[in-house]
Amino acid sequence: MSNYQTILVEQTGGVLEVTLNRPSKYNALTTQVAKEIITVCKKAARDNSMRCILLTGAGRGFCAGQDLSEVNSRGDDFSFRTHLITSYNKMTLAMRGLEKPIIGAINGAAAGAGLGLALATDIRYASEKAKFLPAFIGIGLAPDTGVSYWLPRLIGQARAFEMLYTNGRVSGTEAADIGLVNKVFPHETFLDEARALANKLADGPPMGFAMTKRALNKSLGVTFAEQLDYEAYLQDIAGHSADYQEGVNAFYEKRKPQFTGQ
Ligand code: T3D
Repeated sequence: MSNYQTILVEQTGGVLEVTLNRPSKYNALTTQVAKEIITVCKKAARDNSMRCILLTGAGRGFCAGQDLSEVNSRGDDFSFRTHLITSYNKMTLAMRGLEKPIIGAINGAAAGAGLGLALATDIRYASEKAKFLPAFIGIGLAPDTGVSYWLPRLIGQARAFEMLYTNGRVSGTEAADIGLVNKVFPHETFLDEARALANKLADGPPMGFAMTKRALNKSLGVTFAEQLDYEAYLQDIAGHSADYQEGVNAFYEKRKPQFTGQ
């Protein structure tokens, strides 16, 4: 499909499956990985045939965060800030900005910036073999890649503090219990479950999904009254789509709607 070095990308029907593909390093992040995920998001935004994205990892890890083997070759003037702003921040912003559903199929360890990557997906299905750990404090760092944003919102301040301070490992099962992931499945079936969900969403109304993602993104930083106003604005966009008319027609004709993205 494209010249990717660190990820595998395959489209089946309306589902674009993206696999982080550096298994010997637990799919650790580099600027190249971030660049390729950003490219995928840009392509998916332009291509109407791509209706849902599924992100997973090859091998035993999902993503172990920053590739630590790169760290010692950095010069004294290395700017962590610039590195983050130009790579991992852009990557997660591209994912949240892509107005199509992104499902994370979390196969193994999601650590550090890899946890941030997992949390930037819209819906997460985890394998029982998945584990979630901040990792930052383990090497004397503070959270980045959105981890300090998502953790308190998903699991609450107290659990977020505990997880970050103690570098606590959360299993796939516990992650589902505390709301870090949506569901957990046996390792043998979790990917099939995620694919089934992706296929289902790929048949859904693209405009409806786009406006839903816009609404949920916006809701994280506004008042209730502002959100009500924004919902009404977005409904004006979704409500004028052909898919809305098709949805209503299908309801009265008692059939499954055929959404086209128009
Ligand atoms: O510096 C900056 O740019 C700032 C930005 C920071 C953002 C961050 O992400 S900071 C956090 C960085 N990540 C970590 O500190 C996690 C380090 N890894 C681990 O703690 C463990 O590997 C895991 C908990 C993820 C998995 O544990 P386990 O026991 O299942 O596997 P393992 O044996 O430790 O690792 C398997 C292989 O993956 C191993 O390679 P080997 O020995 O088989 O050749 C290991 O070295 C490699 N690996 C794991 N994590 C990384 C990695 N290689 C490079 N970078 C990694 N982050």
